[in-house]
Amino acid sequence: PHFEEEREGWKGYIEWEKYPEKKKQVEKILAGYDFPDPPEFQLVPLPDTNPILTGERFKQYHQATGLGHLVDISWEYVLKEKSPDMIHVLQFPYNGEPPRDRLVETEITNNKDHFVRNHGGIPEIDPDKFFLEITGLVNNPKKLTLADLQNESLFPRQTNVVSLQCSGTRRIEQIHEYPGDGDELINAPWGEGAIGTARWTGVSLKKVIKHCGGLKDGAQHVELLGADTYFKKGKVYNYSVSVPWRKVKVHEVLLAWEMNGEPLPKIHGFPLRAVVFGYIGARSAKWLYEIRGIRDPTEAPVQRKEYLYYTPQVGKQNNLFSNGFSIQDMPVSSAIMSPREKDVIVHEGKIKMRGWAYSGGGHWPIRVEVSGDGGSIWYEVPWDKLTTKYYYAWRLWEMELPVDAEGWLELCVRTWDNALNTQPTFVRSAWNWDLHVTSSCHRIKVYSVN
Ligand code: MTE
Ligand code: MO
Repeated sequence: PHFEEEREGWKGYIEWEKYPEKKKQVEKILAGYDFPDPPEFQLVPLPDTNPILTGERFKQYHQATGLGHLVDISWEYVLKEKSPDMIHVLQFPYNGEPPRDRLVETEITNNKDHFVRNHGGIPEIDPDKFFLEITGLVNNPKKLTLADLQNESLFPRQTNVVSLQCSGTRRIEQIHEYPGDGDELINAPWGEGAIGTARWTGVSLKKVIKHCGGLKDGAQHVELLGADTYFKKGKVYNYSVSVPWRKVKVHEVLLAWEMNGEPLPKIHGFPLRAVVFGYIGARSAKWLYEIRGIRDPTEAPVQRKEYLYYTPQVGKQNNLFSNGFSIQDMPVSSAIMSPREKDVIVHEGKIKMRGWAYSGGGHWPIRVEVSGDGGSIWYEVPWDKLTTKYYYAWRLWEMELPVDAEGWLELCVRTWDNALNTQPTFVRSAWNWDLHVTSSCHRIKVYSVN
């Protein structure tokens, strides 16, 4: 069921005629390689501007997914819709995060600075021809246009401040420990910026399903399908994930068309996306075009094979999908965004620190602590130095850390949420084969001069 569909007015693929330069570039790349027949993977050159990717291992991240998706139109939208200094984590599929300090300047992230995580290309969808199809185990399947969804006499509007966090956030720390799964397309080497917060406007998915007569008996999950496609092992899939009805029922799944009062940028899912509060970003399907009532979680690879969390004992020899837990709620975590690793800081007894703290599953940070000595002595960040408490969003924090030392310091942060959860002490304690959910205390080394 996940094969790609062509619809009038939709372009999942690049129109090569429009991009003669890219076509040439791709042809040149293809000419240089000796592919098995039919070609499954090609290499894409790295952009030279990439500040964090170096070396052979990271070149492998660019094993792209097939002709037509090899170099797509993403770059155009990166230039149009994102800040010029985004850190490009993967060129294709496009993945990028904003510079660290700017991300914690505002409680609500500017659209231009919101991280981007894609598995394939960016589909171009004509909003006038767009409709959302509600099918599967629902009593009255329906097709709804954007105008239907935006008709307030049919559906009340809902706006929520919600953080989206990719479960790959801070993966680079796990890679440095041990690289684990070699699935480069999935495992982008994120830093601390694969998280962002927006005011999303749309309708609650529950209202839409009720409008379709509700789910049929036995349906316990809802599948969300994106119009983008990606190749895997010779097959073409739609981006597809599912969420349990239990989550939909409490109005924690929003079908959003606005991000901070503006229409969704194309790169973030125009014209319609799901926003699933407190879950990993992966469930918030972009370019949403179909929703299905289903009995069990979807068999689609994003749901069943990716975004699995393995215990640290699972490695190359014994990793089976059935051994992994499907990641849903994000655990409590935090990061120091300023200063940065290896900064030299001249201080007069205090070092100014800033960062974010977040907890998924409807929990929120209640206490943030920082340490200047690798975690022996902790100082609490004062209440008034934490930003607004939202149920589904991060809190930014800042702190003047008392310091009298001179020399190398290990600064770290840990957060407690309202369910009294806190973070594992070291990266090693929570290392896992697929390198997801790096939620250990975030540590950086700086040199202090007083
Ligand atoms: N939806 C579609 N259709 N295709 C995708 O590749 N990536 C998911 C999710 N929704 C994805 C998607 C992942 S893994 C994340 S973390 C979030 O989108 C990122 O949302 P953003 O790019 O708007 O920040
Ligand atoms: Mo993600």
